[in-house]
Amino acid sequence: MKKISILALMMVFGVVANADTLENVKKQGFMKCGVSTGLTGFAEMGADKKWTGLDVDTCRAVAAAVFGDINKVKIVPLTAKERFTALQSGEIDMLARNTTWTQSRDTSLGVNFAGVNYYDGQGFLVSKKSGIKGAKELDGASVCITAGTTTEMNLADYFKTNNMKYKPISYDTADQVQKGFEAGRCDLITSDASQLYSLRTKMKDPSAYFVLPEIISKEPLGPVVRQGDDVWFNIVKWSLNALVTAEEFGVTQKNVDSLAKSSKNPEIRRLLGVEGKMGENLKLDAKWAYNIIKQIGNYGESFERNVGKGSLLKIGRGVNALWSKGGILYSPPFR
Ligand SMILES: N[C@@H](CCC(=O)N[C@@H](CS)C(=O)NCC(=O)O)C(=O)O
Repeated sequence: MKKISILALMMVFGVVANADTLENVKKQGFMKCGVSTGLTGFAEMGADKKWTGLDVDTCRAVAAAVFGDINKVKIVPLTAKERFTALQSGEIDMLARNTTWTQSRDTSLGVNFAGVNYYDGQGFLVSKKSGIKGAKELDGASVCITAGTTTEMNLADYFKTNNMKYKPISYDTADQVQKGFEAGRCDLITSDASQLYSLRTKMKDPSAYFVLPEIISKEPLGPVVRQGDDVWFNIVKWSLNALVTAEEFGVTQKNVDSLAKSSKNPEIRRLLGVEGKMGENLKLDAKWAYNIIKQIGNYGESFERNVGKGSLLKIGRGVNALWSKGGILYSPPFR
């Protein structure tokens, strides 16, 4: 017999607010955004109880677009296993949790990916003292991974393709993976490369570990919304595009006010709501994108602050540079 999921029934009876997320969020007075349980650079709660990170900025950008205030967001930490159910059930309004856009997720979970906020790929972290120099030397290794991730599946594919064996040691959170590895429960960690850099910063002696040169997958990480609410889908999609377009046009947190006043560039004027109906079309205030840039900065500023030069991670822009600067970051035009 075909199983009818409780979720599908909830959706049929309208328990899950599929449409009208914008209206519901406005009534609520804040937006609920799912992030990781803690991953330096992407989503992490500081000693001051404030969340920061590239994913958190993606959440805050949407709050700025909707409310003109980046603080009107409730950050909800979620494990990999919990994240899609939390979105489907309405526990959160959007997900920005280092989540890979894949064909099966996009087509079978009732969700839509609203873009990519970080292009990643899966790598391996080993200790220097292990003597391992490349991924082809990993036959028979025990591997620490997070359950409910693409990581698990890519690992299986890679070892199968290369006719190698491994023993998976599975955990629910990044913190557990790191502690398990440091306690010697596994020979290596595999995860999205950015997350490996992030985990390494937490280790007692980060310089004792390194990431192998092989990257075994594509992990386009991006924000996710429920299907069936195109108004909300557009808001999340274009909030991300506004961050990228601002970088492309040199609009920064510092110069946004003067450009709003004096720029003659029509695309900048449309972006900042000085002319055109971009806000109205999104059912938002004309200053929606201005508010994002004023309070967060552009994509490049957020990148450098959270994972780049201004952060502990010091990740280079690589493919996450703008298309016009040798990367693949590309926003459709503000026209
Ligand atoms: N991008 C992959 C992996 C995501 C993932 O959850 N990776 C772990 C690797 S450590 C993580 O980020 N954990 C953060 C946490 O536990 O909150 C996916 O979408 O499945």
